[in-house]
Formats: sequence, C-alpha cells, structure tokens
Amino acid sequence: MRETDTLLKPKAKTQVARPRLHKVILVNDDFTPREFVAKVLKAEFRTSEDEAYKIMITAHRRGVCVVAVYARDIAETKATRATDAGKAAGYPLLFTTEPEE
Ligand code: TYC
Repeated sequence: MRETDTLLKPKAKTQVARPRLHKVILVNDDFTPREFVAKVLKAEFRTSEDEAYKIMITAHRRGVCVVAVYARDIAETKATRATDAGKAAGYPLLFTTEPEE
C-alpha cells in the first residue's frame, strides 16, 4: 500500500442530471372549430381520432389540456408548428409548453 492510498476512498458518484420533460398544453378559445383542433392534434401529435376528440373536449370544457410530454426542444417545436397551423387557417388556436415538476 502506497502512502497516498487511503482506506476511506469516497465512492465516486457521477451525478447525471436527467433533462426535464416538457408538457405541451392545448388552450381553449371561442373561435377555432372543434374539428380543426382534432385535425391538428392528429397531424402534429399523432393521436388517434378518439384521443384527439378527448383532448379537444377536455380543453374546451376545462380551459386547457395536456396533450403530451417530450424533451424541451421537441415540445417547443411541436407547440409552435401546431399553433402556426391554426394561424395559417385564420384561427387563434394556441399550444404552449411548460416543464414537468
Ligand atoms: N371552444 C371551441 C369551439 O367551441 C373548440 C376548441 C376546443 C377550441 C379546444 C380550442 O383548444 C381548443 N369551437
């Protein structure tokens, strides 16, 4: 055993921070047609017809609905693309993102 050795070597524990997931949130409005909201959900978030309807009607009734969770850049890209699809059709449809707790 060398002089520099120690019997009390602390275990090297590398801390790797797992990047937080981000929620994509659908926000209700009074103008975008229900069918259009469902169409965007299917196209951008790959939901089924049933899932799209449930998400849309939840946002319609409660004001907001979590659509899905992704890594931050994916969540932001999808929210922007979905919001832009509404804008291109003249609707105020809005998708936002927020980090998961
Ligand atoms: N509230 C809209 C309507 O009655 C439908 C709608 C649902 C719009 C959900 C946006 O996120 C939304 N036509």
